Amino acid sequence: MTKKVVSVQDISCYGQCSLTVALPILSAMGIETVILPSSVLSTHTGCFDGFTVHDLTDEMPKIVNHWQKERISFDGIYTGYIGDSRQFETILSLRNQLNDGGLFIVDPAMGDHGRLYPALTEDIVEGMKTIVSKADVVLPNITEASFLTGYEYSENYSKEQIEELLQKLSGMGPRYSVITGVTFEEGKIGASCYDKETGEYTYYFSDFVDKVHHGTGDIFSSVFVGGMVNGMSVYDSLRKASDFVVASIKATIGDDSHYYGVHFESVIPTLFDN
Ligand code: PXL
Repeated sequence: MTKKVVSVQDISCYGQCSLTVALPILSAMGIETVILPSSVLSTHTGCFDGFTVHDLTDEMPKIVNHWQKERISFDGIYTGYIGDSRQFETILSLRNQLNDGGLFIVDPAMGDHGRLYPALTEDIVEGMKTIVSKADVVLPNITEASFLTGYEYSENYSKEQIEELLQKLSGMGPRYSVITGVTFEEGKIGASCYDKETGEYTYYFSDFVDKVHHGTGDIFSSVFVGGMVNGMSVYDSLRKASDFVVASIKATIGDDSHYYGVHFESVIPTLFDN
C-alpha cells in the first residue's frame, strides 16, 4: 500500500530546501506527499538578504480542521523549519491524525554552525522542544541538538560526547535520535542514531566531499523519512540518506553559481533502488 506522509515546513520559493526538496524526494520514494506549508518565503534565509516572508500561522489550523472532518490520516508526519511558535500547537493537534504504527518525525531545522537561522528566535527553540517530546524520531544536526539539550556547541565532539547528546535527546521522548553532520576522523562525515528501545547505536559514514552545502540537512531528512516510513532499517535509511547527499554534492562540484543548494535532481533515480 502506498504510504502517505504530511510534511510541515515552509515553502522557500527559491533556494532548494524544505518543501521544494521534500516533495520530489518523498514522491520518488513512492510516498504520497501531502504538504502543510508554514510560510512562504521568496528564498531561504541561509544566504540571501532581503527575503520576503508570508506567515501562514492562521491558515494552518483551518487546513488541519478540514482534514479532520474528512477523516484524512497519515503514515508519517514530518516537520521541518517552523517560523512562528504558535504553529507548534497546530502540529500537536495534527498528530492525532497519525495511523497506528505511523511515525512522527521532527527535523528541528533551526540553525547550523552554532547559531540559529537569522529569522528565528529563542521561542522557536522552546516550541521545538514541545514537539520533540512527542516525536518518534528527532533529526537534528549538532547545532540543533545543542540548542535542544542545552549542551555547549562545539565543532569537535568525541564519540562519547555524541552518544551522551543522543541519550539526552532520547530522554526528551523520541525512540530514535539521529544526529547528522558527525565527524570523528578527518575526511569522513556521517550520521549517528540511538534507538532507546534496543539501546543500539548505529553509525554510517561517507567520505567528506567538497564543502558544506546549504539544504543538505533537508535532503538528508527527506530521504531518511522516506526510508523509515517505507519500513527500511535505521542503518539502511541512514545509508540511503547519506549516499544521496554525497551524490548530490558531487553533482554540484564545479558549479560555483549554485552556492545556495545542491543539484539533487540528477541523482533522483538512485532513490528508486534500495
Ligand atoms: O534548510 C533549512 C531551512 C529551511 N527553511 C528556511 C531556511 C532554512 C535554512 O536556512 O532559511 C526558510
